[in-house]
Amino acid sequence: MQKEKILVIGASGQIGVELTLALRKIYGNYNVIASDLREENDLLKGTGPYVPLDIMNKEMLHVQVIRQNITQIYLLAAILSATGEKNPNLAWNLNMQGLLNVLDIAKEEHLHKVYWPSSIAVFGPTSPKINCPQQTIIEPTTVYGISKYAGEFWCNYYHHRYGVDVRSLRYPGLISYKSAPGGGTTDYAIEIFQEAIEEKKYECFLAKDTYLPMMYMPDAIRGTIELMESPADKISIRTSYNISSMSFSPEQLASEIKNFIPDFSITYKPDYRQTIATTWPQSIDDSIARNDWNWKPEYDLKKMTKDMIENLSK
Ligand code: VAH
Repeated sequence: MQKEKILVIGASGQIGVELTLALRKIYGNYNVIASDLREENDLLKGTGPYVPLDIMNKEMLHVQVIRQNITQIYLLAAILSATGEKNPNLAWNLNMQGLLNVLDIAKEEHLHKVYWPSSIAVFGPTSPKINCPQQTIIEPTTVYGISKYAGEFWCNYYHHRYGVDVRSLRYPGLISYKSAPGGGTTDYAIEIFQEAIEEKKYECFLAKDTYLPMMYMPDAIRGTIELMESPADKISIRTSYNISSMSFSPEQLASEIKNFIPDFSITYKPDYRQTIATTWPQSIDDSIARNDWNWKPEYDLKKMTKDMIENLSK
């Protein structure tokens, strides 16, 4: 059985840092090659190999895959919703061509597996707001959502046409403290903790009653690895799985933070990101992920808030 060698693309990003560290614990530090356009994130330094890589340079990527005997690729490099609306063409080109480069190389080099994240941002204003199903009306209105939904169909195509074992999750807004967020609409739920601890106040760029599907990073990382380690015959969705843990509004999050920081205060000044947030569902039905590969979240709002504040206060 050939040894697994994993290439993580976008390893210095919010998800990439934690996914790289988690994969290194499982597969061994030197069997997980971290790569990014940016320089190596400090948390990765000394934990394993790092190579600079531009996902848009398909030839360079192909050389790295062959030279490093890569058997799996985790493609996390993407331009997220808020940044994407400022640079639509760049967001489309990077998110789409980056994925097609990886899928093509996976086909040509017979990679064992590929992971590529989608997002609840694929859903648009015409999708059901509550318990949004896996299959429903899906009409994304952001470039990020359009690129992620189109990408889901490319993953499905490369799986059924060429046998590429590519798997995907529609992540909710992800919350973490280890690395900076990457230009998303849900980033308020990360910034608020830092500001609550340092300034005891936060001006939120979303309205107080903007409910959104959210997830704590440890759940997202565990869910990703559980999906990737499931037997292929358990995977019934080859576009991208709905996955969920909780939904909350800025007002609810602020109230939970006040349980730990009583003199914390929040104000609201919605900006263009409010327009994006209102096109997304408020909650997600992830019953297919629960049935296919036993997905089950472990963090709720209270447990996440406690963990975030304890770790950021260290
Ligand atoms: C964003 N954090 O805000 C990402 C995520 C559901 C939101 O895709 O763009």
